[in-house]
Amino acid sequence: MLQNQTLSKIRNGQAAMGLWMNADSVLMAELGARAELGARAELGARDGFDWVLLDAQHGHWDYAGLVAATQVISATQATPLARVARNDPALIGKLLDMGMLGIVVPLVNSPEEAAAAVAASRYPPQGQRSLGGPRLGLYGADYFTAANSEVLVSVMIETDQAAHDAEAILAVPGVDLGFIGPADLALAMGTTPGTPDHEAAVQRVLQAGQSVGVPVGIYCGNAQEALRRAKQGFQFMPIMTDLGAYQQALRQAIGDWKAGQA
Ligand code: 3PY
Ligand code: MG
Repeated sequence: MLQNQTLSKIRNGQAAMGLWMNADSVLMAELGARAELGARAELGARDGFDWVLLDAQHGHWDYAGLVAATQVISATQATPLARVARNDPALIGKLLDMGMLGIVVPLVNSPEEAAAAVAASRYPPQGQRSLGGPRLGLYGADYFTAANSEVLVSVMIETDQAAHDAEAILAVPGVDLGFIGPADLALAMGTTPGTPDHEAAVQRVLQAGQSVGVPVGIYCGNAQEALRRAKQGFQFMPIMTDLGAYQQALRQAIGDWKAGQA
């Protein structure tokens, strides 16, 4: 039976945390999706990331890598998600047909654009998603009947226009999650993340979601930042990015080496 655990969590008012992946590496995706399992996999431990997201907008995934990474993630407890390159039904359909159980759509600036993202992600009569995808049956015979309620649709709020109109955008039927892109939001506002104006816009989007009953998440680079946002009421945050963690570990190792030689 198809059940999207990330969606269940945020619908129940909890925060879902995940791993954001930019490198075109199936091996890293597998290690990420099974991070907490390791040698305990045979015991059925289920306490790793809630979701693993493959970034097909700014990440470096090619098509074959996306398919293979979806295969390894969907064999674990983590929900496979993708950010699509743009709000385009063909691109969204291709990612969902691979077996992604959720789609994050960048730069959604109006209720009409949100409705288009929903239509691309839902089968008729709620939308216009075309039926197909040989992998989908692996989720169970009920995939095609359950997908409209179990596939997560997230619209990114990442311009000042979208932050201003966030209530109307998030109220569009079928939108499961608003997701703030702090970097693009800052660019659009002519500021930098963390300034009072920027933070006010971030909080305005959170309140807009709360007023229409739609969870809101925000891009974060680490667990500390994500925890701070969770305490404010945000419900969907990365707690690590693959390449961010790698770069941090590289700098740490070089620093440790140099400190030891001093
Ligand atoms: C942004 O901050 O603009 C994002 O899209 C995060 O990836
Ligand atoms: Mg962005």
